[in-house]
Amino acid sequence: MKALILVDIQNDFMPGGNLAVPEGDKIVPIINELMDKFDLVIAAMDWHPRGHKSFASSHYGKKPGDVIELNGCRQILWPEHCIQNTIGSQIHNDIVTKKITKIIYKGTNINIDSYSAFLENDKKHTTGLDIYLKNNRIRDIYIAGLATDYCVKYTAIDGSEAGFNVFLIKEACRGVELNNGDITKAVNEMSKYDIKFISKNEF
Ligand code: VGL
Ligand code: ZN
Repeated sequence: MKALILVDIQNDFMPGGNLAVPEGDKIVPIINELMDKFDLVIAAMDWHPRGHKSFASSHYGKKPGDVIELNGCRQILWPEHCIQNTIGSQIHNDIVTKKITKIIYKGTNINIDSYSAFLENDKKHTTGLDIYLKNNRIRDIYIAGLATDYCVKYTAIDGSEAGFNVFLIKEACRGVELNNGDITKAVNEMSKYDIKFISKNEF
């Protein structure tokens, strides 16, 4: 059985959003086309409370892009984004949602960020995605969404570590590329975890 995991296809990550990913909206029609090919479609949503510690605005004198240490983890500070129940936190309006049977909320703990849809950044607290997939007899997971160099990467790596066969659908992901080469670096890192890169045309 195979599942499609949609990572953070929310307004704040789309062009015009608070943490816009270049061409983030280009993946929307591709995702709509692909959804029918899966047994299960799950959406992970970045879902921060106001004042979340990953926001630069939560730290005196800090600005987006600055790096701090948070609970022993290196934390990049972001503009405020995906605040629970705001327009920015909603899934892009053109995504056909009827196939989505499960939503995984992440980043809900005010003190810790969660790039991965499986585990918070401290690697201690799980989101329940692993159990949900295993209960549904899923062995292969296909990942699409935003952003290749953050949430997509960590979701793919944790999925692989949890024992799933992980595939990343190339045309259905986009990266932030805060620094030049970040996307390439992310791809190289994922390759070390046996993650496979496939094209939407291979289905
Ligand atoms: C993300 C930074 C902060 C992502 C989420 O979806 O990749 N990046 N929160
Ligand atoms: Zn976030």
